[in-house]
Amino acid sequence: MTKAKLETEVSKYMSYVLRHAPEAAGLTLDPEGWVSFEALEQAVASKYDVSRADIIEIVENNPKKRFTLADNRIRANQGHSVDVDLALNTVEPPAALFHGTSAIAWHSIEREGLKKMQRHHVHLSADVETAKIVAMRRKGEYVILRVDAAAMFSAGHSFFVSDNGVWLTESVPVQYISPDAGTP
Ligand code: HQG
Repeated sequence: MTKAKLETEVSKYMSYVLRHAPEAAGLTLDPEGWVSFEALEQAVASKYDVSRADIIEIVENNPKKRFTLADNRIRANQGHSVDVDLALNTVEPPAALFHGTSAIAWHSIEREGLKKMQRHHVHLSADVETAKIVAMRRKGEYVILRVDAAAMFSAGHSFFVSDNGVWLTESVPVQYISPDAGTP
């Protein structure tokens, strides 16, 4: 396996463990999603041939900065399905935020608005380019939705921004969504 492929696999495994299934690696997250780096390192090294320095490099070079390593603890910055409270502060959002999704999902979104589904929040991007990358993870045609974040904020909806710059909110009612912002 190439070094790049190994790094991607380890990063995916760390996301899986730190967001969805810590028990699968024998780990317990604290209420804010942190676990000791040493425990995580042991779990990863028992599965992959990587050193502590390799894992630190994977955290630092991660293209989406998915993890924060601080004070000998590590956590995923967003995307959890397990019960954690990241204790993020509410922040005033930019006027518009974007969400990339599949054309098929759009059929229900235009009726129900954006829901958080398996995650703790709806994930929104600050720019169309990033939303496009999120959308292209899906099969088939995609759409980019524009969210009127300023109007939502004025109406009392809370927004949070994760340590890696992903915008988070509880749900987006349909009246704040317009389709096709930058859709090909
Ligand atoms: C859709 C990745 C039908 C929603 C990405 C999305 C992101 C609805 C899917 C991060 C719906 C949920 C999050 C409704 C929402 N009816 N479908 N009412 N409301 N949906 O993966 O935003 O690589 O939980 O449009 O880059 O795609 O993991 O959310 O298609 O930042 O770090 O339900 O995950 O980051 O899918 O992606 P997800 P997402 P990582």
